[in-house]
Amino acid sequence: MGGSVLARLVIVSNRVATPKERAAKAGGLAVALREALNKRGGLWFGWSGETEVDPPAAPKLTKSGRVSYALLTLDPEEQRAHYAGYANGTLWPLCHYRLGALSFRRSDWEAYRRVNAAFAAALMPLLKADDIVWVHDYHFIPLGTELRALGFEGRIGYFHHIPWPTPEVFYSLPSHAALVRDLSHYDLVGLQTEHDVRALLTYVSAEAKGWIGPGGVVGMQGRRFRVVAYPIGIDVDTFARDATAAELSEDTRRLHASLAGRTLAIGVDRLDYSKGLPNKFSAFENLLERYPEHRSEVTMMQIAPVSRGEVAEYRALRRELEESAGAINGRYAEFDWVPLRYLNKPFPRPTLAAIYRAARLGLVTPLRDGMNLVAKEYVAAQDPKDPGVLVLSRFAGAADELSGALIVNPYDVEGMAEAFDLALRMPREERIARWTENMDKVKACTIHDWCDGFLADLAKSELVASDDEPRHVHHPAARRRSVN
Ligand code: GDG
Repeated sequence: MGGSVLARLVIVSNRVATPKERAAKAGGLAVALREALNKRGGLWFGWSGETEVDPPAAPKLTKSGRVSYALLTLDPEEQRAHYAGYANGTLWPLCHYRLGALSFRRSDWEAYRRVNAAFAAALMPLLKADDIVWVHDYHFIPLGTELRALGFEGRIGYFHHIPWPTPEVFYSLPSHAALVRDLSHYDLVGLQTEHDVRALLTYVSAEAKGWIGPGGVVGMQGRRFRVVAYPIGIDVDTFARDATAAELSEDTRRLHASLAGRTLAIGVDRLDYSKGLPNKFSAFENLLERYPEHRSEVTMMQIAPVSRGEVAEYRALRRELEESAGAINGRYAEFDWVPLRYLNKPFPRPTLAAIYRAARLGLVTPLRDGMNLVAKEYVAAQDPKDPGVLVLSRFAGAADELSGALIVNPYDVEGMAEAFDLALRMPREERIARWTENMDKVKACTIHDWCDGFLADLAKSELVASDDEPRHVHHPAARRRSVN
């Protein structure tokens, strides 16, 4: 496009997918963001993945094609308190409705703010007045506030990849008011689902005494911003192509040889307590117990790459799952069949695509999930003439769209086992009908639509932030008393 008028894009995320990361390893999100940066020319800014006592205040700069990278190194104790402490010890459990796992320390909260201030100070000298800044995820909620304090007046958007909790849950966070005030410094706040938008807007009107206008416009404490749902998607075409190509791959040959004609059920989740893995294992055990006809006939494979091993809850979960997998296999394995294959390492994306396609069941049963891309990848990878069945938790954001899935409550282990049984017996015609319904939804909102949709709305947002109340505003009738 000659003489492009697109403003430069600046993406901020905790981890940055630098060009060194091979395409097969980079996730769909990383690929889409890189594409958006390439299109407009841009800067990707984030943590270097390294720590150092007395780190330099300025980021390390590199460039590849039209994209520059700026990576900041952090002090080890600051990084721990920011990442393992407040981001993953407080915000992650809070947003996943796991109040029992929530720990809050003022020192972590203060470090979280200091690290955000340090990131803003390092980014500010690199910004031009008409840049569009897109901040990703809960590690950086205060970044907009800090950039505004340093005088940046351009457009800043924020996308929250994980669920936004309902007010009663959100009130458990001692710093709830400050976090929502932080959101109000963005021009556009993107959430995964309408449910998340309602949760945040209810809080804004009830607790922050804001007003809500048409199109998700919010006025609050002297500022105006928009809150809109942008359900994230996947790169459908690439995934479907990889999965089709995989039919003839060596991976697929080895997989089928190892299954010896048995049916495969697949789960792919980071080893995270939000993903409901213990309940999924119990449901599979319950299936084998109550439906003996599936014994020796079905093999479940759970790929669960280790994640956040530095946080205590994650180490405890790993031990629990090892014990559970051992118990299931000890009880049901035969000399020629192991019911549960439990793998803690990651696989290249084409291998994942091959495994999804070979699996008659896709088991996606998180206790709570912002969207869950695995559900969409599983759908995209199926053979249209003989597709598998997606079993999906009602608490995944994807359940709003994928109405062709068998929707389950992951707390109901017996109910899940019944759904697994139903899926295993489902006739081809019904599988095709359900898959077609799901595939239409997956195609209707790809990762590219998501990226373009958010950026187009951010570019359109008004630059004058004032909370003058427009006509036709919505004031929910029930206002609650202020709670701290
Ligand atoms: C957060 C939110 C939201 C997994 N194992 C391997 C592998 N993966 C890839 C999957 C998928 C991605 O990782 C996981 O995405 P999810 O969406 O399932 O979950 P989170 O990591 O928790 O992501 C979530 C998402 O952000 C996007 O907004 O949907 O709700 O929690 O793409 O395929 N990739 C490879 N090897 C593996 O072993 N290559």
